[in-house]
Amino acid sequence: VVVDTDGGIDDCAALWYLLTCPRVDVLGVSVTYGNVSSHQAAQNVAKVLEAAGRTQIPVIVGATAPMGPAPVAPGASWVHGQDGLGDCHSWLASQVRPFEGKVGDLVREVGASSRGEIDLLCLGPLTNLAEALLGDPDLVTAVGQVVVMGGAIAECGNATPVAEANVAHDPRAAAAVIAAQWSTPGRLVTLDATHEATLGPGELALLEEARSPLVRFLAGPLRFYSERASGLTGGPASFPCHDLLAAAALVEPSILRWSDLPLEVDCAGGPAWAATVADRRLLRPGWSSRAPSREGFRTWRVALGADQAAFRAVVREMLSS
Ligand SMILES: [Ca+2]
Repeated sequence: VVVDTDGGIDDCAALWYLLTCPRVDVLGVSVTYGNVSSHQAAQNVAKVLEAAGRTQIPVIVGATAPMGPAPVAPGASWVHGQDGLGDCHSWLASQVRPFEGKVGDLVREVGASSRGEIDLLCLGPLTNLAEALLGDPDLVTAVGQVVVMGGAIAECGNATPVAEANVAHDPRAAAAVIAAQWSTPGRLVTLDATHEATLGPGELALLEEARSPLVRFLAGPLRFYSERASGLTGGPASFPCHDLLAAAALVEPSILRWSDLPLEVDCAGGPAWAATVADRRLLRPGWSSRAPSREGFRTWRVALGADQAAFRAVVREMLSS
């Protein structure tokens, strides 16, 4: 898998999960702006790779700003801290040297030296991938599964009343990625799913008891994140960990409840700007033969819910290993 990330706390938890998972080979990481600047995100990824002892994984710094207009400016220091890692780790990573690059080139390079298909997990604004598709439209056939954390379907947004942050930071990029003709339908892990599968005090306690240096590295940031994000969804002591669920969805898709739905991103600039509009009429029995979805909708496998117990079991198993 190649991971595209904006370097926040849940991004780093997702990286931890993938680096620890025996069924996954993290071949490269591309970073973007979003939760923090792309250069800060690269530093955060470098710290995770150092803590994991995986400093040979290439890290490229991609987009520093959105490709199109956006309803909200990047940044999320209230929940991720000024440095995107809860302001817990002041040291500088020294063994990983991120370099400027493009996610498309990274996929092509690691794809050439890898025997299997490359999956792509996108955990930030979709600028890197959209720009890669502009320069290399055939990328849609070079990638196996694309999994994107983003969007809100029936759930309200977290950046605007209707828009999820990754889409709201660059709606035009999200629209391009959604509209691309991926050889395998893309999977979208929405707030509808991430707000249903939260973590709680039990997982935090396991984090703080862990002996693994990487898990201990994450304990402080995740404690910071939980103090700010708890209670917004799913009960007073529980907090979503959006990107970690998206990473788990890549490995264990059965944790989430998926529906194949035509999808489009609103780029019109009105009150629904950056909303992910899905044709949920298709969920109603007998509807499919009536008014068709607008031309331009693309069918994605959309996560509309998740099994919280199964997600927590996966996280606990990883924490205990
Ligand atoms: Ca993220």
